[in-house]
Amino acid sequence: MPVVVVVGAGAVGSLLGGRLHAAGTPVLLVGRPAHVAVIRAHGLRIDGVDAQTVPLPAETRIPPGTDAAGVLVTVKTFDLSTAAEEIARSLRPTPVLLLENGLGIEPVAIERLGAGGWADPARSVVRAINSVPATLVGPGVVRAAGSGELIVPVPSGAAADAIRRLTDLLRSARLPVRAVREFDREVWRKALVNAAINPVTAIHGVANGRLADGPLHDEAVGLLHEAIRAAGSAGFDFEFAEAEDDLARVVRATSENRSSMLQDVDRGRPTEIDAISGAIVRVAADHGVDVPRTRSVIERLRRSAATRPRSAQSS
Ligand code: KPL
Repeated sequence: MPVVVVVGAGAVGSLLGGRLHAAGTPVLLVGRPAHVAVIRAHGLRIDGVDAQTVPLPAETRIPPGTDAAGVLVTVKTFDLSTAAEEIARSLRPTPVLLLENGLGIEPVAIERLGAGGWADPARSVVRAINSVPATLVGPGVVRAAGSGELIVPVPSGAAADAIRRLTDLLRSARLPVRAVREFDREVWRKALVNAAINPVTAIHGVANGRLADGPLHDEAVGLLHEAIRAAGSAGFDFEFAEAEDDLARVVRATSENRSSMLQDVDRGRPTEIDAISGAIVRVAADHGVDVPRTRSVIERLRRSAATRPRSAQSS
């Protein structure tokens, strides 16, 4: 029976893959050796909301010849090229859902899948925006840390069929999926939130909820202002009140969660700062807009990531 392959099964990939498998859609998780070893021995443990243990197959590489019903790509942005090359090598063309944060993701996957031999990869590649919060507690254990949703484009264009198939898959596991028409605007909306939350939580080593008020809230709002200006320069206009509401809502809904960037810093791994804040700086610069707080937060994150001790949550 065809399986849904989750490539880059860390926090988000394991949680979504585990939920899909538990709901009856066969899933194969592809992740790091320590995580895979524990899942093989004890199953995937999901703590927090709707806690459950899910026995499911896990591998460190995609077994060549795998019969895939679809792929969820949850690697970090800087690993996307390598992941797409492995997918092209190992699987026949199938719908591929990209769940990365940041801007400019799809062209990278389309280019690498095409270079790897997939004909017409633009028909397969679909971007989704994830706000389902998940924390990797340690190998084999993920915590569902609040509520969120997956936003996908309304089916249209070359990938219409892939969008339909992936949306059906996710909905069959009762995952919260919302299809929107102005998808590119939603990508920017999520980028604004990530540009405000992720670096501040990662630099200060705090869960998202600590940005609800006080100086860390002000720091996040300063970054939000600049991200709104960058978005506007690229033709995506956001009222400040609208973006501030989004920020407040996500901080509330994910207050217990450690942002993905903080989890990377905790584990001494590279962060997605370039795909999030770096992309904001580049878009702004292309349109003659200066974003000094964003430039400076990138430097501060790099310095603090280099000097912070790894947290006890590291795996
Ligand atoms: O997308 C996220 C992330 O951590 O990358 C949020 C929504 C901020 C949840 O933590």
